[in-house]
Amino acid sequence: MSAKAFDLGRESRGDDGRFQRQDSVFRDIVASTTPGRHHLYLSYACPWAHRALIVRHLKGLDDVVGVSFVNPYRDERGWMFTDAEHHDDLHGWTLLSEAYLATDPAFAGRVSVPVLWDREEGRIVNNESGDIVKMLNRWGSGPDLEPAELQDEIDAVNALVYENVNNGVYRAGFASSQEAYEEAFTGLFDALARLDDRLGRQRYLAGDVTTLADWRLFTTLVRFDAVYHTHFKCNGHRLIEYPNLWPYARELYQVPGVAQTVRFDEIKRHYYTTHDMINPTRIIPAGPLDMDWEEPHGRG
Ligand SMILES: N[C@@H](CCC(=O)N[C@@H](CS)C(=O)NCC(=O)O)C(=O)O
Repeated sequence: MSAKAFDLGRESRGDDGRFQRQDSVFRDIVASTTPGRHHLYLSYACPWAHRALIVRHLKGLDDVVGVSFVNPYRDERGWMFTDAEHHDDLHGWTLLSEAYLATDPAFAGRVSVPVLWDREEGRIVNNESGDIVKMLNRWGSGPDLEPAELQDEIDAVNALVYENVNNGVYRAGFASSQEAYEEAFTGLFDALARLDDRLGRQRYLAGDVTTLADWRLFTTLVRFDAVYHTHFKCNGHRLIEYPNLWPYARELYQVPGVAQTVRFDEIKRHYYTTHDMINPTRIIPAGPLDMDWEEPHGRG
């Protein structure tokens, strides 16, 4: 493996030190699927990919939509298939970039997960997690995670959560100026305070039932104390200090099948070894030792 770890490229950062996320480029929406037609390329480490893995399970699609995982370590070659656990059974690819180049031979952007692949057409359908979870919700069975009557509420909370929390931790962690970091830090902890307050008044983000909004927040919360608090300097508070957010996060973690999607080993390995500029020693912190995700949540 290359000695030079891949870090964020120049295109990801503006002159003002602010992190700029690249827009996803493949955005087709498919109304339905047939068993075996669509396949997901994911990383257990990535919060955006994690959303798709959770929704796939909750909607009963584990036997309908296949999945392959990339290795949590990423260098300048991008995401890789390296061993039996991180393997592409469909094509035997060694690099995820092969999926991008098979779809668009001129593709020159960032090779990101999640990827939704169409096996019949041999191309990427979509590489935007927000679109992918909506499709999985429509394709699968069980409770609708985006009921029409809650759509406005879901959209409003998603906007707050995306900007300040999901992407906010990255804006703090990848800031290269003090001002950009502090702006992200303030936005993040203001939003977490508002969300904690909301969850003291209602069970879930959009009301009485879990929706996509909850799962979109969950994948950031589950990484918070293990990674973002330390690695991304989001050290205003720990998740475990919040009276509502912490039990709420445990409640979601304890939904059957969700714990199996959370791989703290891969999460920590990815962040602490891949971002050379932030953690050049690549030492993976041993903690936290004080979090019990199985502790009864007491909500309800
Ligand atoms: N907008 C995308 C973002 C996905 C994303 O940023 N994924 C990260 C991993 S957490 C990635 O693959 N980054 C690769 C790179 O930037 O080179 C989504 O939500 O699907």
